[in-house]
Order: sequence, then C-alpha cells, then structure tokens
Amino acid sequence: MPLHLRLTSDDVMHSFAIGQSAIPAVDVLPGQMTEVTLTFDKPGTYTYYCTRWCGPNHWRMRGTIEVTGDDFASPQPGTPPLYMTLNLDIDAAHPASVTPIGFPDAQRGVTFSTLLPVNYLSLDYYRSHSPAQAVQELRAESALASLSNSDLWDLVAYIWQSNTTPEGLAEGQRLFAQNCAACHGETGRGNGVFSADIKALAGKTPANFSDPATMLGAGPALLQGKILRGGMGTGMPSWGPIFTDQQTWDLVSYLYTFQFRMNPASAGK
Ligand code: HEC
Ligand SMILES: [Cu+2]
Repeated sequence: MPLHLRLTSDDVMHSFAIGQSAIPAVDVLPGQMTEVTLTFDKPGTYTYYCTRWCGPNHWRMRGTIEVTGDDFASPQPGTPPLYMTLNLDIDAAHPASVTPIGFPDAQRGVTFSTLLPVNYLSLDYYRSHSPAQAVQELRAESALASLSNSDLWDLVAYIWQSNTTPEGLAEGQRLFAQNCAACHGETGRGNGVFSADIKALAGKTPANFSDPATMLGAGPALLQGKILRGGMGTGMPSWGPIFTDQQTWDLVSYLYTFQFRMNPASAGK
C-alpha cells in the first residue's frame, strides 16, 4: 500500500530522506508543496531525516514511519553490532599508545606486504584492532624485525586500505560530506560550520579525526559503534537507523583517510 505525503516548510529549505532505503531524498521548499509517494517492501520502523543543513538543530529533524501488515513475513532479528560482541566500552577514552612520526602511506606499505603474515589482512583483524594495537603486534613479529617503525606504520595503512574498496571510500566520502562535515569539518578537524553551535548547545566540540593521539587508538568497531549509537548528550547524532551496515563501515574507512594516505584505486588489494 503506497503512502502519499505532501510536504512543505515554513522557514528555510529542508529535505526529506528515508534511512536505510534507496528512496531518493527530495527537497522541501518554503511556501511550496512537495509530494512524495512511498512504498515499502519490508515491515519495520523507518527513520526519516533532513539532509539539508538548515541550522544547528538540523539533525533533530527526524521521525519514524511504522510499516506493518499481513503481506509481510515476520522480521528477522538483527545481529548485534560488533562493538557489543567485542564488549568494547565506546565511551572510554582511547588514547593511542604509540603514534607515527610522519603520515603513514599505504602505497609504501605495499613494498613490505610480502613479509606480512596473512592473518593481519583479514577483515576480522582489521575491524577489531586499533592502528596503534596493530603496529605493536607487527613490531613483535620476527618476520618484520628488519623494518623500521615508520615502515610498520606504512604496513598498517596498507592493512587498512586492503579492507576497503574504491566504491567504499567514495561512498564514505559522499556520506561524510552530506552528513558529517558541517560539524566535523571537510578536513575532519572538528571545525565544521556548526561546530561552535554544537559546542554551545552540548558542551562538546566535534571530534578531530586528524589527531593521531586519539584516532589511532580507535579501531573500526569502536568508531562504528559511535556512529551507530551517537554521543549520548554530546551533540553527536545517532546514525544507526539512517545508514545500512555497509554504509557505516564505508564511513569508518573514510575517517581513516584523515590518518593514512590511501589510494582509492588500490583499495581492497
Ligand atoms: C551535530 C554535530 C555532529 C554531526 C552532524 C556529526 N557528529 Fe560526530 N561527533 C560530534 C561530537 C560533538 C562528537 C564528540 C563527542 C564526544 O566528545 O564524546 C562526535 C564524535 C564522533 C565520533 C567519535 C570519535 C572518537 O574519537 O571517539 C565519531 C566516530 C563520529 N563523531 C563520526 C561522525 C560521523 C561519521 C558523522 C556523519 C555521519 C558525524 N559524526 C556527524 C558531533 C557531530
Ligand atoms: Cu535540515
């Protein structure tokens, strides 16, 4: 049964998008009526949200649509997010125990990749380790004893690059520009156009993804957990109902480009 909606705005331009769906976002203009017809092929609770940066409370513009009915098979229970399975406390501080001197480069890491024991390249390894943990484990490998610390960091960047794809990095970049840059800044420094408003509203500055001292202490599962759940009163929105699982991993991969030089064309290799 299609759902027909008529939307308008009484102030500025907004938009109307549905999380975890392929339905395209539509702009909602002041003083004009926008009509959309929605059909859902699965039951569930869908979150609608605004994708136009209309003001500091923009991300609060959300609501839910409940889809039920006899036409649908009963919903499958979802798997819990990885940070829960790993028992990570995502609210704990995560300082990096070691940081590189320069900016690690995945392409340089390729040079040493033949020495790398293969278990380090698995998706499980990547998702459950911070870069700082990984570099310390690499340091303990006898096969890598001849490498300098800077070589090892390049290898870590290579592991991180191997666990994404060109499409994943492009999607992460697109989602970041649309949903995150207004707070975290285009360059990930936590200095987006709304960062001062968020500080005033919630008392916290958006995280600086270009700071190795914190970012390299955070593994993909932890970052994904923060994205899914949000920052509980810090002003960091919850994105769990908005993005698909793959989209949250793509965002995580993209966040590491503020720490590592990765070549999108070589990603996944
Ligand atoms: C409304 C502003 C705002 C938006 C939009 C926003 N964030 Fe945040 N984000 C924050 C704030 C504030 C913090 C810091 C919370 C804290 O200090 O605990 C944060 C923290 C984070 C963290 C935790 C970093 C760490 O080191 O623990 C991650 C990851 C993150 N944001 C990712 C994202 C992504 C990805 C998006 C877009 C999909 C996004 N954020 C959109 C405000 C925002
Ligand atoms: Cu908005």
